[in-house]
Parts: sequence; structure tokens; C-alpha cells
Amino acid sequence: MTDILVVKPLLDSVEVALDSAFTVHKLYEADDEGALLTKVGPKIKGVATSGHCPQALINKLPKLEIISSFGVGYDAIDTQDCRARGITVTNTPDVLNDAMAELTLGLMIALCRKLPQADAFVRAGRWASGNFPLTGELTGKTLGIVGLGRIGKEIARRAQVFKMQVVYHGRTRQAHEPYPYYASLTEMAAAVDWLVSIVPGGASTHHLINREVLDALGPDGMLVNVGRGSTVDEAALLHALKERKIAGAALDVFEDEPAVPAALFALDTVVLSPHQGSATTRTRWMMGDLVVRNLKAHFAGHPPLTPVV
Ligand code: A2R
Repeated sequence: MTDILVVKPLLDSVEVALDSAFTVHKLYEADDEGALLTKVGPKIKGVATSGHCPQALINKLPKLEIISSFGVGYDAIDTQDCRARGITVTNTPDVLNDAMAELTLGLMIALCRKLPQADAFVRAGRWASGNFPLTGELTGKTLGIVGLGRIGKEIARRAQVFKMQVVYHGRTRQAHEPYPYYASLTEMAAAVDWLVSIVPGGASTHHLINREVLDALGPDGMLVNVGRGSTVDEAALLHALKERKIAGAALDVFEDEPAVPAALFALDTVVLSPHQGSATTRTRWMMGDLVVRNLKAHFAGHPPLTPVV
């Protein structure tokens, strides 16, 4: 059987499926990772991982043919280097679109209807002394989607069910999409009530949402980030929130996860979530299944199902 390396623990369903098809070596279970790699590295042909595969590790796997990654983002894998070495890289797109879009709308409702505060209000027994203050709502508002990709389109569909107008920004206009396009992110930010970021990480999106964009979003504007923490300049965001230059933010991703700036905890204009966009039982199962099917397809001599390289 083909030797594969599992870098970090994956779902039980994935490990069972991998065990039945491959000779599996678990890096995370090794007392001495270096010793394990010296012993099995030369025969490893496949890697199963979740978003990361450092160069130092790849260097120790001379026969590596494929990295099958759990998750849609692959910004922490050097795909250029893999391409140069002839290593296939796969991810798990599409199967997580619904869960991602669902969490996005959930965060938006939580932020504008102040659901965390309302919950705390009831639990603290404060309702008997008076009603919870009135809140905003999504209905009739304009949503600017930064990154109208697979997930962005599902967010757009759901936002319309909530009677929002949808516009978008990306590097290119998508001629077949019905939504107004903004070539300038700052101009879009100035025109919308909500800004949702769902672009990949990496150099081209690093701090795309910066002080200028937040200033343009303005004191009634809300920011939601469900893509990558690196896309938002967190220091600029903290400043904008503290100075009430924007109205609020809902964040599922952060610059230095799992570290979250403590200054955010003091603000009641934020809703915080621990990078759980795709973290449902159903979706994670489908993602894991795709990790396995990509490996099986490759080693059966077929093209992988969802290659990025
Ligand atoms: O720029 P375009 O027209 O290629 O549109 C893509 C957009 N995008 C960008 N927009 C502005 N500036 C950039 N530098 C930039 N780079 C990419 O992001 C496209 O509309 C969207 C990404 O869509 P997909 O490739 O279909 O990705 P998907 O599956 O929606 O996932 C997005 C990200 C993942 O990479 C993870 O980081 C996260 O969501 O979970």
C-alpha cells in the first residue's frame, strides 16, 4: 500500500478511510518527528493536512506526489514551489459554501440585532425591569461583498432573501453576475452599509481592508470578516471601532489565531467567533471525504477531483 503522512489530527471518519486504503504515518503522534521522518520520509508519496505543509517538511519527502489539504484556503502552502517540484495540491472547495454563508448571515444578524447582548440581558434577569433597547436590522440595507467567489455568491443569495441589495468588489468584473461591480474597494465601502470579506489570504489580499477602507465605510457601517484574518488590518480596525469610525464588526478570523486582541473583548460593537465558518458536522464530514477522495483518485491514476496545482 502507498505510504502517506498525516500532519495534524483529522476527523475520525478521515482517519478510518485513510487507514483502509493506505499505510498511514501520523506525524502528530510521533514522540520524535525528526526520527519518524528520517525513517519513513523517503517512502512517503502523499500528505493529508489542513491548510499547512511547511517547506521544511516537504524537503524531507523526496517522493512526495500530492498534498491533499482539508479546507478551501491554501495560502499557507507554497503552491509555486509545489508546482516547480511537480507536487499536486488539492483543497476542499464548494462543499463548505453553505455552512460559510450560513455563519456569515448569522454573524450579521447577531451583530445588528445585538443577539449576544440580548441573551445576556435575559440571563441576567434584566427584562423584568424594562425592555431591551431597539436595534438595527438587515432589511433594506446594502451589502458589499469583497470576493464574489464560490462562497461570496452563496452569501449574496442569502442576503437577497433578507431583502438586502448586493454589490461586489474583486479584481475582475464578472459579466454574468447580476450585481453592480466596484473596481475600487474604497468606493464600494463608501456606498454600502455592510462590508463582508470573503477573499483568500496571501500577499494580494494582505491588509486589503485598511484604514482608508474603514473610514470610507463610515460611522454607520458594519464589517464582517469570514475569509482570512490577514485581509483586515486589525490595528486599523481596533482604532476604527474604538473611535466609532465604523459602527461594528463581526469577526470569524483573526490575524494571529487563536490569539485575539484583548482590546476587542471590551467592545460591545463586535461579535467574535472562533474560525468556525465550515465547522459543522455535515460540512466537515464532506471536507474530510474530499481529502480522502483526492488521494484515492491520484493514486488510482486519475486526475484529482479538486486540484489547485
Ligand atoms: O479578484 P477576482 O476577480 O479573481 O475574485 C476573487 C476574489 N479575490 C480578490 N478580490 C480582490 N482583491 C484580491 N486581491 C483578490 N483575490 C481574490 O476572491 C474571487 O471572487 C474570490 C475568491 O473566490 P474563490 O476562489 O471561489 O474562493 P472561495 O471558495 O469563495 O473561498 C474564499 C476564501 C478561501 O480562500 C478561504 O481563505 C476562505 O474563503 O475560507
